[in-house]
Amino acid sequence: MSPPAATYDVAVPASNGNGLSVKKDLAVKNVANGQAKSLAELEDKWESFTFAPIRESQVSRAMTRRYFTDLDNYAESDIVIVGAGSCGLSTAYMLGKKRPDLKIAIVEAGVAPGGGAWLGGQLFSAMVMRKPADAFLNDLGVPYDDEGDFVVVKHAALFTSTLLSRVLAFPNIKLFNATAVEDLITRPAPTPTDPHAVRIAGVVTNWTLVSMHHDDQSCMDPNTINAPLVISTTGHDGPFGAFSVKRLVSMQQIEKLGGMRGLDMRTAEDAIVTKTREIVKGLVVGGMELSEVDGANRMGPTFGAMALSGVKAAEEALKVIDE
Ligand code: 48N
Repeated sequence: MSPPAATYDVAVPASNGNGLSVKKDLAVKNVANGQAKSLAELEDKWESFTFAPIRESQVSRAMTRRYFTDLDNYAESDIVIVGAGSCGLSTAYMLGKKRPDLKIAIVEAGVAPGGGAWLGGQLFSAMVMRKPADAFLNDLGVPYDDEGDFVVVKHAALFTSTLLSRVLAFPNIKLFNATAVEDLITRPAPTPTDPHAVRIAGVVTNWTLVSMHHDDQSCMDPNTINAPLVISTTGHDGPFGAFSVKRLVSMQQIEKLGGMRGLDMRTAEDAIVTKTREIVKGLVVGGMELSEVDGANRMGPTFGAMALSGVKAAEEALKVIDE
């Protein structure tokens, strides 16, 4: 039983003869007890400032209670989005807006979500998006410079942080960051042409730091999230990238990867958006992960395809989720 929160009865500084008003006196007393409803109330009262009381266990319980309630709640999700890069977050934003009834878990290997969308290209900060991706920015409320056939957001972090804040504000979406998808949950779904076909039915997860040390630590079993639909947007092949499509190959659900091709901005973006789709039953793939399946070109430092692939991935998901 945690002790009652103490309130500190600090002596209010003696008036310095200028006749501290009772109001100011009360305000100082409030601030001295960690009570202030506006920043203005804190101004010029630092000599008596203190935070409201706390015990360490209260902080620990505030965090763990919520996290493990979420873990329990989202153990059965309607949709899991793997990868919180610009495509995954755009997908989540569209689903969060359209379907507040769906329980959506986002699993992101990095501590910091956002993937490659915190900078433009080569660590430059501005982010370029070709039209009509400005429609997505308008919907989000992100300002940009209009350059004719394309627009420029003054800092990529303005786009990503705005998108992230909108996604995290949806009550039906939970972000599990620093958590890697280590495998896919499958169920037999034989077809006339493939008796070994499966449908995807969720994801297998582990703390990313654990995933990185399976080779040098004893067995550290994973956790799971059941979901009838997974949307994988894990980016092009890299240390963690292209996860789900590489797993589909190793599970012999697709024959081989097409492999991302060289940079060709004009073909790459159209291909990624128009071909965002359900690759196998229960798995929609979007963003640069898709380039690894279809052998699409890469587009380099232009991000409109990531946003609109997310818009399409959400549409593709809603076509199948109610089946
Ligand atoms: O930003 P990415 O890598 O992927 P996308 O598709 O959202 O955006 C791609 C975009 O940033 C580009 O690559 C740009 C347009 N450049 C193109 C080019 O030509 O170079 O985000 C993927 C996210 C990352 O945050 C990863 O940490 C995460 O997915 N991730 C995973 N999360 C959980 N489990 C995994 N197994 C996993 N693998 C990757």
